[in-house]
Amino acid sequence: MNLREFLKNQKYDKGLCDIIIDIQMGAIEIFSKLNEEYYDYKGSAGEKNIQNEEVQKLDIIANNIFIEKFKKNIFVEKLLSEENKEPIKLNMGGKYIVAMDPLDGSSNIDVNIPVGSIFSVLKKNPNDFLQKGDLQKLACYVIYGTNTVFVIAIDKQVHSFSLNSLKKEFYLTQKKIQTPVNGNIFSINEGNYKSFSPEILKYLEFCKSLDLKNKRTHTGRFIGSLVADFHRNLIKGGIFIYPKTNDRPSGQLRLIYECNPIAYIAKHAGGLSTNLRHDILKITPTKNHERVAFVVGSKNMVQKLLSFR
Ligand code: AFP
Repeated sequence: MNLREFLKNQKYDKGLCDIIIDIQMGAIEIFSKLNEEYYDYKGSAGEKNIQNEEVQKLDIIANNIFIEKFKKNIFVEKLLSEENKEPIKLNMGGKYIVAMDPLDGSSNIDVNIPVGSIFSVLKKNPNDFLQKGDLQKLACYVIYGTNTVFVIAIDKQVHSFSLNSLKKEFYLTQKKIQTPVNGNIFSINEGNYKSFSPEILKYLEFCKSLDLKNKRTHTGRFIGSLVADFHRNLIKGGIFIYPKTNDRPSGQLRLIYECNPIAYIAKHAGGLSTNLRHDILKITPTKNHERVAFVVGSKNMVQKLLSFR
């Protein structure tokens, strides 16, 4: 069943369905660009974004692709993008506002590592984008990996769809995804070791312990592309940890358009997320591009980490 047929069979709000279709169309365009032989699309754009990070040519291309899609969507009133300092006003009277990271992990493009697009959809509200993640109406990401996969959390369920690139359609591959309650993968950039707080150090020690047969109990995997690290852990069971660091004292990842949608997907797949003090989805953001410490993954693994506090 393709995505359009799937949506027709559900009783989702029309506005949310139209947003999903726009994301599907944008993702197919990005998939094509990523797979073009022309190297013109790859590499740095030679500028920095408002977060002082180097912008890749494809960051700009992906941003423009989704802006153009949402411009024509009467349900989308405003769009907040990682690539733009201020939210972009789109359609007055639209019932939803969308926050996105149009191409996450883009510094990995040139080395052929999966990247993703992440979206959070909220109802229009006087607080604008400064709403708790729990209030999201739709959260989703597309991972451009060995296969291009669209994971959608809507109506408290998580479903995944795979791209058939010949037919240019996504097809339902997994309904009502549940992440394993336990896992053995820990994903953390250990280059930040000197910044880690005692509970993280203790948890890493625990992950590195051996079993009675002297074999490792856990395995470490860190791609450096949030969507790819999260997606693997969602399917196999694992924990992703990006804490505050000396050079990023608030954390590396952005609350509204990276952590919230991923945390929402994790929650409705049976997982947990935290900033080590609060559930991510219960935090009220104070600014649009706010960063947070982020831990997300299999319930028992996140709880084990929290037990070392
Ligand atoms: P880029 O989009 O600049 O590649 O950043 C990716 C990212 O925001 C997230 O996807 C990764 O988990 C995280 O940064 C990795 O950052 P470090 O490589 O600095 O640990």
